[in-house]
Amino acid sequence: MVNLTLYIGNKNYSSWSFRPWIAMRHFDIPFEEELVPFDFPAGNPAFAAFSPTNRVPVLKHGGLTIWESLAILEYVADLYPEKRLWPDRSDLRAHARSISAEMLGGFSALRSECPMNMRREPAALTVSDAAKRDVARVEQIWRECIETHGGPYLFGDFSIADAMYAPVVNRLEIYMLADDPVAFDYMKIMKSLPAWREWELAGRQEPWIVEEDEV
Ligand SMILES: N[C@@H](CCC(=O)N[C@@H](CS)C(=O)NCC(=O)O)C(=O)O
Repeated sequence: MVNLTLYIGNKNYSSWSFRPWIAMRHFDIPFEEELVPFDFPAGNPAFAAFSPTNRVPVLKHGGLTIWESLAILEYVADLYPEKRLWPDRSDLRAHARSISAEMLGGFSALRSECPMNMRREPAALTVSDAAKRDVARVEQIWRECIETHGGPYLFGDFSIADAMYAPVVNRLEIYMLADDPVAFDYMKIMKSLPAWREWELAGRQEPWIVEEDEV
């Protein structure tokens, strides 16, 4: 029995926590969840007890600590090769890893101006040109993947790449930023995943309000 513990932040706001969580839940990977909320202006001092970066998510496996969402997902994919968290074909896997790394390092305007917020009802937000360029790039990535591989997820079946873009689905939805029909279809299918619905429901029921994330 694999003994994994995933440390996460608030389900309403913690976009980086959402990425490994939705993949692990979707692929039915057993894990304990430790939710340590941030309701302080900068995270939560309690993160220091388990996280080398004072950030979430963090995965613990016995004496091993893994941080950074994509590193966590890579580790889980290695632990459970039969679950096929990445696409089987090496060219698709390379593409999936490229767009996942692009998410990790990019889209800073979209991420800073438009925080993930599971509780927020959709309402249009005026964003900067940089954020508009980020949205256009996200839609381009989704369109290329879905048109090339046939959907419904980015590489056919759900993979780590979809998990990496899951918080962006919420952002495009709640700030009404999408304008591509392919994006709308993709967002709909992502939001109908049982794992998505479980996370969203829990996030909506949380008591914590982080003012800086309420735009
Ligand atoms: N690159 C990191 C980002 C982690 C991150 O920024 N997490 C946020 C929560 S979504 C956090 O812990 N913030 C607390 C803080 O900045 O103090 C990853 O992929 O895991």
